[in-house]
Amino acid sequence: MKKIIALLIVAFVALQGFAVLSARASWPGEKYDVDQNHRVDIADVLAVSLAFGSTPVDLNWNHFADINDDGKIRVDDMLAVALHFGMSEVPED
Ligand SMILES: [Ca+2]
Ligand SMILES: [Ca+2]
Repeated sequence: MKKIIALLIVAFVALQGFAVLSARASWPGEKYDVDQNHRVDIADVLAVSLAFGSTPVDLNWNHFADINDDGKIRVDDMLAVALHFGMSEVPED
């Protein structure tokens, strides 16, 4: 009986560890988190704004702001960030 309980505890701890690692690997809003601070907020909208109209040859290019990976920072990238505004990797208290 003690072996079964010990085995269940080991399995539970292993699953918890896997869940934590999975959560850290990525989160649903990661693509829209332009400044990579684990939240989609006004700073990300600002980052897209600063890169707006740019392509990879421009000084203000920010590849994180190219949400749809088409090589241009346009209104569709801004809209994608705006539509995911408020997402956070860690739930708010
Ligand atoms: Ca962010
Ligand atoms: Ca784009």
